[in-house]
Amino acid sequence: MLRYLVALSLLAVSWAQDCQVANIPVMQNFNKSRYAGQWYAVGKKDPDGLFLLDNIVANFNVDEDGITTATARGRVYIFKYWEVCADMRATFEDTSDPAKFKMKYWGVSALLQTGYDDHWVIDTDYDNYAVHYSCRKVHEVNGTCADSYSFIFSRHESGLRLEDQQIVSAKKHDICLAGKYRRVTHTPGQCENLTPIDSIPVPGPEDEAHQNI
Ligand code: RTL
Repeated sequence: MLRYLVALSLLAVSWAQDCQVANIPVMQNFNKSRYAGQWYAVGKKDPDGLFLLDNIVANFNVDEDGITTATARGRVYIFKYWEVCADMRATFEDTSDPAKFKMKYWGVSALLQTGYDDHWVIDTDYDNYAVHYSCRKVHEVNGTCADSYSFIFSRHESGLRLEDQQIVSAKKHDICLAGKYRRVTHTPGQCENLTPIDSIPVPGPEDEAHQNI
């Protein structure tokens, strides 16, 4: 009996999580050039507020000076009603940790969200899967994340390979987001066939919906 109890507590210790943002383990020796190219979001954990819905594809580029930029596209709602295909752009600032970046992002249309977020690569094998994490707000009291988002990326539109699913599940647990993800679907042509963003009537300042872009 005692043996089982010891084994159980050892298991509990090994499975214990440290959810403080400062202690979240990121990819070791991250190589941004190998990360470049196209990634399909196949899973996502949303932040508070408006976010990309589905058909999310990101493209990372690293130029000859080592500067990283990215484009992203995905379906979103704007003004709570209009479903559009959002074309986003981003520039990345390196930090002292090669897997942790600051990402400045904006929409090709001025109606889309802008922001300055953390962009951390938790794990990747560069050729098949990647786990991304961003914490927008840290709880002052205990250092855990109060508002995070995360993408599971795949190089393959069809999703993660069976052999990568277990690795990714373990990483979701490490970043304290296990059970919080939704699947991201990809329907060819769906995003592009939506109302063009430039043809959306922009509400005036008196319109309440305008506050919720
Ligand atoms: C990810 C990496 C590639 C470049 C960019 C990214 C994030 C995009 C976000 C877009 C949100 C858009 C919204 C628009 C509605 O106005 C992380 C995919 C830019 C967060 C909510």
